[in-house]
Amino acid sequence: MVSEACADRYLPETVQQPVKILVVGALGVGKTTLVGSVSEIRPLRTEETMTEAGAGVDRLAGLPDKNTTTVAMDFGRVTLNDRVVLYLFGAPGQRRFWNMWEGLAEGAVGVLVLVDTRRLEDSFEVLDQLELRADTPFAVAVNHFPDTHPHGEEELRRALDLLPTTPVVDCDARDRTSSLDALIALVEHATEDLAAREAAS
Ligand SMILES: Nc1nc2c(ncn2[C@@H]2O[C@H](COP(=O)(O)OP(=O)(O)OP(=O)(O)O)[C@@H](O)[C@H]2O)c(=O)[nH]1
Ligand SMILES: [Mg+2]
Repeated sequence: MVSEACADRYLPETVQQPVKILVVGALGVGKTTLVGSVSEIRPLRTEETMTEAGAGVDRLAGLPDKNTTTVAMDFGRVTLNDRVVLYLFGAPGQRRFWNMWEGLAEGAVGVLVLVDTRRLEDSFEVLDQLELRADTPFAVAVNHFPDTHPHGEEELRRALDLLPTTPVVDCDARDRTSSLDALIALVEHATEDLAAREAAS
């Protein structure tokens, strides 16, 4: 018998579709926060304390309280409905760990790109890096911080040079419903993308 405390760790027997999602973004955009807020299991985290050695290398403007960083990956799980379960892999944001993205992305159905518009230039490099995986659909989620200057969607699309079909959603990574909405937008986009590819082949 499954104890009450453990019940949410088990999947309904009807689940047929495990879907792997990669969560990427520049340093400190809220990837670990998002995976933690949506995950129905205790998320796996690989946080290490940021030391003085990173000063001048790691751009942390706007994040006065940030003192740890992901050094390998985040992992979490969300059951979307009685058929589909998402496995979330959060990538490290420090540039020197970006070579891990390739391995983490293996088999991913889609990529959620978290963006902090206060440091938009850091996201240019993230999107460049994603272009290396042109066959994996992605969605952009703008994570809002208290001093975030509101950007119009068109302005943001132009700045990030996005295709008209790429979803852009607002989110608060600390909020489960908001983060879930961003993931659902990505899954819907990835599903449409897959159907379009199958129809074209
Ligand atoms: N106000 C606000 N703060 C947030 C939000 N999301 C994350 N934070 C804070 O921003 C900081 C960075 O969040 P993390 O989740 O560690 O960011 P990350 O992208 O995983 O960072 P790295 O792994 O170091 O790249 C933390 O102090 C969070 O509490 C948000 O939506 N709003
Ligand atoms: Mg992190």
